[in-house]
Amino acid sequence: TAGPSQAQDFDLNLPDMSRTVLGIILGGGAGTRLYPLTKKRAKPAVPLGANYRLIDIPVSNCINSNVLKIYCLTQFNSASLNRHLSQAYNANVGGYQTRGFVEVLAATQVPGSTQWFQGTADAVRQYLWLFDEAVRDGVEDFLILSGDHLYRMNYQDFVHKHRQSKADITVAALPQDEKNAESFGVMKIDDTGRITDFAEKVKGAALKAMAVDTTVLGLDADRAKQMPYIASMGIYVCKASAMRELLRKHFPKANDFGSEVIPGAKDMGMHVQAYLYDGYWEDIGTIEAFYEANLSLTDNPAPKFSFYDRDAPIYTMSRFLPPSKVLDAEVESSILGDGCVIRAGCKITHSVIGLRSLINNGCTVEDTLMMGSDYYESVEECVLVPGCLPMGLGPNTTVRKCIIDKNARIGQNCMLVNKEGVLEANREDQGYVIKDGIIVVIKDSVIPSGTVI
Ligand code: ADQ
Ligand code: ADP
Repeated sequence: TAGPSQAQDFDLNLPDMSRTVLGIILGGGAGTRLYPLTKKRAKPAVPLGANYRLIDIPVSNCINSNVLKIYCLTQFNSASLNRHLSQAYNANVGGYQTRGFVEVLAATQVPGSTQWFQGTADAVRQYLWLFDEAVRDGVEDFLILSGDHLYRMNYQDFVHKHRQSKADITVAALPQDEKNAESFGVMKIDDTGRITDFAEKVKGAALKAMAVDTTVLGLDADRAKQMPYIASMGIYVCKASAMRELLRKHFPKANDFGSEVIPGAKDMGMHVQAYLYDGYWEDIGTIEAFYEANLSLTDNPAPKFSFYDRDAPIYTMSRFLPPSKVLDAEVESSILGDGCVIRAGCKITHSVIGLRSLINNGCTVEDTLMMGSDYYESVEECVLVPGCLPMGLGPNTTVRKCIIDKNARIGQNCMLVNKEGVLEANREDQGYVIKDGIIVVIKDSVIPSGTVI
C-alpha cells in the first residue's frame, strides 16, 4: 500500500509536510488541447502508460513526498475520476493522525456559483473557502500542481527551500531551449534565486530579452548555450496567507496564475523565488506531447521516465486483473498493461498496449498507444453493436501511429495508417480525428471492418 515515510517528519529541520502542506492539483480547463481524449472524461482521468491515469502522477508524487491532503480541481465531475481516486488512494492517505484525503472538486459544486472555472487562479479562488478550513487545520502552504505533467519530484525539498528563503511564492523552474521556451512562462532571477522578471509565453524579441546565462544554474557552457531560458513548470508553492491575499484583495478578477497572479505578485513587491529542478519533466497537455511521452516509456535501456522506481512508486487503482497473455506473437519494445490477450501471428512494435486490450490474430501494431478497455464484455453483449464487433482489434488489422481510446471496436482487415499523411482532420462522425498526423480513435467508437485511413 502507499505508505508515506513517517520518519522524515521527525527531523525538525524538515517541514512537517503531512500537516502543513495542502496539495492542489489543477485538473484541467475546457480540455481542448487533449481533445478528443477529454471528450468523455475529465482530463485527470485520461489513461497513461497502459495501467495508469494522468492524475496518478501528481498524486503519487504527493504521497511519496508525504503530502497527504490533496484536492483535484476539475471542470467536470466525472464519476470515473471520483471512483479512481477513492479506490486508489483514500485508504492510504487517511488515518486519524494525518487527516489525509484525495478529493475531486468540480466547478459546478461551488456554493453560489454555477460558473465554470475561468482559469487556474479562478479555480483556486472559487474554493478558497474550503482551503481556509485546511488552514484552520494547520496548513501553512499551498502546493499548486498540474494534472498533465509527467515527472517525478520530491516536493519536500521544494517546500523546504521555499520556507528557508522566506518566499511568499516559489516557482519550480528548469532550463529550456528557444523552441520550447515559447510555450512556457520564462523568468530572470538574481544571484539569490529571486525572480526579477517574468514573461508568460512570449516569442521573438520579447523572448530573446528573457535569455539568461544558465551556467549560474550549474549547466556546462554547451548546455547553457543550448538552453538559455529558465522556464516555469507551472508548479508553485505559496504561503497560504499570501495566496488568500492575492486572490481576494490584490487580484480579485485575475483568472490565471502564469499570466496574472505570479507576475502581479512580483510587481507589487512580494518575494517570488525560483526553485531549480533538474530532471525529466514534460508537459503532456497536447496530443503530440502526450503521444510522444507515452511511447517514450518503451525506450530501451533507459526511458526518460521510469515506472520501475522502488523508492518513489507510481500508485494506481488495483483492479485485480489477470496477467497478460501473449500467444504466438512477436512483441518488441512495447509495454503491455494488465489483463491483455495478444493472439497468434500479431506483430507489436514500439507500442503501449493498455489494460484489457484484445488483439486478434494477424494484427500489426506499430508506434501506437492503445488504451484498452474498461471491462471485459460477454459474447452476448456485442450483438447491440453494428457488425457485432467486439472491443479491441479485429483479425488482420494494421494500426500505425495511432492513439486508440478505450473500448474502441476496430473491425477486421482495417488499415489505420494515415495513408495520405493528413496532419489535421476532424472526422468525429466516423469515430476518429487526426491531430499532428496522429490518428486518434475516439472512446467507444466503432471502426467497421475493411476501413482504410
Ligand atoms: P499552461 O499549462 O499553459 O502554462 P494553464 O493553461 O493555465 O497554463 O494550465 C495550467 C494547469 O491548470 C494545467 O494542468 C491545466 O490543465 C489546468 N487548468 C487550466 N485551466 C483550468 C481550470 N479552469 N480549472 C482547473 N484546472 C485548469 C502554465 C504556466 C506557465 C508554465 C507552464 C508549464 O502558466 O508559466 O510555463 O504551465 O507547463
Ligand atoms: P474513462 O474514465 O476511461 O472514460 P470510466 O472509468 O468512466 O472510463 O469507465 C470505466 C468504468 O465503466 C469501468 O470501471 C466499468 O466498471 C464501467 N463500465 C462501463 N460500461 C460498462 C459495461 N457495459 N459493463 C460493465 N462495466 C461497464
